[in-house]
Amino acid sequence: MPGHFITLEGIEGVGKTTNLNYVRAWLEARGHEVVVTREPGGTPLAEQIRELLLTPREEAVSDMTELLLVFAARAQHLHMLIEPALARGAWVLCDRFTDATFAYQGAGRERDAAPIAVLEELVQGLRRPDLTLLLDLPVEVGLARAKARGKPDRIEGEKAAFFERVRASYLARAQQEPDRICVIDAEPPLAQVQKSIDLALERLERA
Ligand code: T5A
Repeated sequence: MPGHFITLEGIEGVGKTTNLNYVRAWLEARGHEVVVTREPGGTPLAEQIRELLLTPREEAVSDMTELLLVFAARAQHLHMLIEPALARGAWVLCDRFTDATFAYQGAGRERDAAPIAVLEELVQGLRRPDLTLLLDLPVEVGLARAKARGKPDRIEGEKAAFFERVRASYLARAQQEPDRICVIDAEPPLAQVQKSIDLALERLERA
């Protein structure tokens, strides 16, 4: 039986990495093989592209360069890791995926979504996540949590208005695809956030 593809999304500091580990433990306790990965990244080459994307630099990075690097990393990640894992029946948990591209390279950068949709089709074919957990927080709360962790990367250095557009884009996508994207209020204490995650996972397991 083919595996399941679960992604975690949200603005910086919403708790994706923290809750990814929770989801992994939840699935492993039920006997599933779980592959945990992230975007951009997930293979040695894709991790190098991540470095290119996120390292602050003097040279301005054009929006198109940024978009193509994101999809170059994704093509490698899908080919080398995600598709083989799903084919052998593993559950793949990915910290961010293409919803992030629509949110950051589209809405955040105030760019048309049409070229992103073209690249999505080209690189992914029909592959889409089976479930996306969208952790949602007010921007100032997320950025404060992320800031407490250390020096910002190139994208974290953007202004609050950028992340407001990113958040709004995520929420709009969730409204368009309510069966796939489950919005989780990430503001309460972790135990409460994880109860909402349990419900979403139970629904997917039953499906
Ligand atoms: N990007 C990515 C694009 O532009 N386009 C794309 O297509 C893709 C895929 C890297 C960057 O790449 C961009 C977006 C990003 O800017 P990333 O590595 O996922 O993406 O970077 P971040 O979003 O910055 O990830 P973070 O590690 O900052 O945030 P997380 O993982 O959401 O948050 P986490 O788990 O590290 O938690 C942050 C802090 O909050 C605490 C945690 O303990 C931690 O200290 N916390 C809570 N505190 C109180 N209550 C709760 N409920 C809490 N949950 C977590």
